[in-house]
Amino acid sequence: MSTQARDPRQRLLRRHSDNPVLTARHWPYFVNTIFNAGATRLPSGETLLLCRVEDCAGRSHLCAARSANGVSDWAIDPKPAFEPSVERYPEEAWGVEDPRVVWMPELGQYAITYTCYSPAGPGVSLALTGDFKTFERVGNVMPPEDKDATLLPERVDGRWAMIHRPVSPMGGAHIWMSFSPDLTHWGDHTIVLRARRGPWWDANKIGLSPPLIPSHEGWLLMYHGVKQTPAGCLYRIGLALLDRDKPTRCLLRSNRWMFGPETEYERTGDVGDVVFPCGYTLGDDGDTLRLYYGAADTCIALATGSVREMVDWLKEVGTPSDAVDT
Ligand code: BMA
Repeated sequence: MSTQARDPRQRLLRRHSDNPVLTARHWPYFVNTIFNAGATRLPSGETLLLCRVEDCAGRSHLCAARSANGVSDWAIDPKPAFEPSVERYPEEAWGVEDPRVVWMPELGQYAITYTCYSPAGPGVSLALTGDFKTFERVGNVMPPEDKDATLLPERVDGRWAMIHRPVSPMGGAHIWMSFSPDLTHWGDHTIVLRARRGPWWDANKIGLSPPLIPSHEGWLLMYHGVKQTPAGCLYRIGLALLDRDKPTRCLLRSNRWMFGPETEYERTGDVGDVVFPCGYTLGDDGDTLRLYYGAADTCIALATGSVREMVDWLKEVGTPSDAVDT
């Protein structure tokens, strides 16, 4: 059980009473599950979720759902918005998964980083869109095994920056940042956050959750830790703070997780004990965070929090990242 359940002071994220807000039952066509959605607020004020949809053959595509209040009355596209395009992009042969959506002011487009899955393994692909109807594929930007990627919305010292999670053949899956002059060629690969080892909740395998969250103190990085237990994996969420100007520098990291599977819809489903946020929206106050997360690889749920409260919590319980004994 999550320690969060025992300590109400740690309830940084509050589940919406209407959870889960989207399920396969809402879908206008026949699907197995919907989960792990990228999110953004459109200029109209509507919330758009770019949902991962698993069809009844097991392969995933992406489909857009829009809502005026971000909670209910979703208008769901009658057909997939973004499907594997296997002839030109064979790295998508087994599906496209787990999109992260970021508005890129300089490009005037949204960047979508997603997992391209094929017999070669999962990699990272990038596409751009202005309307979530037509998409321009940049293609496979990180080869397998790699996933959990996002672009930063602005250049860092003149170059685009991407967070991603390659898997090391030496063991351990850590969070990295890479840089590019043109969104296609990536280099200067740098480790940002290491998975811990042993009994930690974030041992061996971590990955970015939603895109980075802007705060006055730096970029908030919400990440999932995967604890392997004899009963299966437990996916929980922790926090780190990256330097605003030099985002490869991690200033603080929480030792405890701040959100984990507790409710029935998080603990039971196609893959139980999974909370997997891929998107958030921010209110006009720049503080009210709405986090959309996949629950048990079966549905989409919503939790609300405050960016300031999360930064304050991190200042209270966090430690400088390289001081942590891994
Ligand atoms: C991860 C990703 C996610 C999934 C999670 C739990 O590796 O594949 O899409 O939600 O596992 O199954």
